[in-house]
Amino acid sequence: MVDPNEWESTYRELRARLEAHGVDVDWVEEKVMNLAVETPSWGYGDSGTRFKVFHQPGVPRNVFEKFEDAAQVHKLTGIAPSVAIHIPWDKVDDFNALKKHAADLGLRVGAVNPNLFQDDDYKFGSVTNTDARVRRKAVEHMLECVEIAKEVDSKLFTPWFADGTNYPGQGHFRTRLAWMLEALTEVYEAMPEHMIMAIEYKFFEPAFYHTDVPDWGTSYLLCTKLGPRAKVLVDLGHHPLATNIAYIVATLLAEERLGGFHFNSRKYADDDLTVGSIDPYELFLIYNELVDAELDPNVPFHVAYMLDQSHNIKPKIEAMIQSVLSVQETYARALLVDREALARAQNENRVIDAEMTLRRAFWTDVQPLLAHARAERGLPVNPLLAYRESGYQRKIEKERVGGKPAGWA
Ligand code: RM4
Ligand code: MN
Ligand code: MN
Repeated sequence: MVDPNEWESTYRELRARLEAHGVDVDWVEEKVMNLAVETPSWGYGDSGTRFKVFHQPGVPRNVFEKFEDAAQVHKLTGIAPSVAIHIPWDKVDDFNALKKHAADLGLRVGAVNPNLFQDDDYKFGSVTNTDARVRRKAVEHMLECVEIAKEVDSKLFTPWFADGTNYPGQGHFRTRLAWMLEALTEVYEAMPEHMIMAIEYKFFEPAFYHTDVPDWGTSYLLCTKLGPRAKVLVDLGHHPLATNIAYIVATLLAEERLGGFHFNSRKYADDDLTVGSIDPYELFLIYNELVDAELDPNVPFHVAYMLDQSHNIKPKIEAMIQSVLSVQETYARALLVDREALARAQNENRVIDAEMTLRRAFWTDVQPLLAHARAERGLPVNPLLAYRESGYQRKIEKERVGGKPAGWA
């Protein structure tokens, strides 16, 4: 176990250094511990690629067990209080029982995700299918998800569409766009007043020629036609390489249309790797925009932070803890940015100074600060280590035999 005194001495040095630069350390600690990162139910089940889905011992066999695993992540990090569900993967007869189960574990049900891509009927699209019967089926499924969201007290409906075409000429773009809007309008109108629809975009895959909601612009366009409770959902793996996601985030914040994130990381395409693993600086620059808006009294700020990852070769629960902490660490660094110095440098066109202001925060090791903030709140200084020492993994590996492991298939 890490010696807590070791953390404390580095913490004292860090605190003194930050305070000398005018940082309110208590405020930063408060902020990072008030962060909420939603974990995805599907991140606890077996996953893989189209080549192979690997089985891991102890993975949940149903949504109730997924929530039990998620409760471990929340118990040890203190900042993962909700779990996104995917329908029908997580479909149960009694959603009230699921809501209660979540509450008993200290959790709540988060975003409700429809599944419009794993049915033979959707081979040529769901809401953009030329067959009116299939379009109806897709809308009915989304309406069902809205009902489920109401039942579990979720305020967020997050559709993602695999709809698209594989070959030029295969589909009529404008007709499909009209069908998309028609379907979403019906669902939007069925949502209760407090519910938000966050529309996720993705530029390719599974469709390889065109996708019906390929980018933030299309998602934004749909939102403006739907109404103020329609927002854009940014999944970090859903852009062409080299896209400046931080700029997209800033634009959506300015327009009050940023609904939330699906955090993950990628090297090539929609790789669903651990958030911050490939380009931590990119993640930091995104968080820099978020914090900038969060601290701006003129910007209403309601952004849902969610993970969307599949840990194909990492142990599931450990990977989830690592991911939640990665988001928290990045947030902490973004909170350290000297915003007044940055604004001055920007206004005076001192390019190097502006950039250095960001880099100073980015290169600060915030680990001791996070460790201290956790310890002060009765949480383990090192959640990953605490998980390994808890015996929970051994327990589920022994207990969860028989039944069908949850996962892709
Ligand atoms: C998609 C997208 C969705 C997720 C599915 C499983 O690429 O990221 O958010 O629900 O994968
Ligand atoms: Mn996603
Ligand atoms: Mn994805």
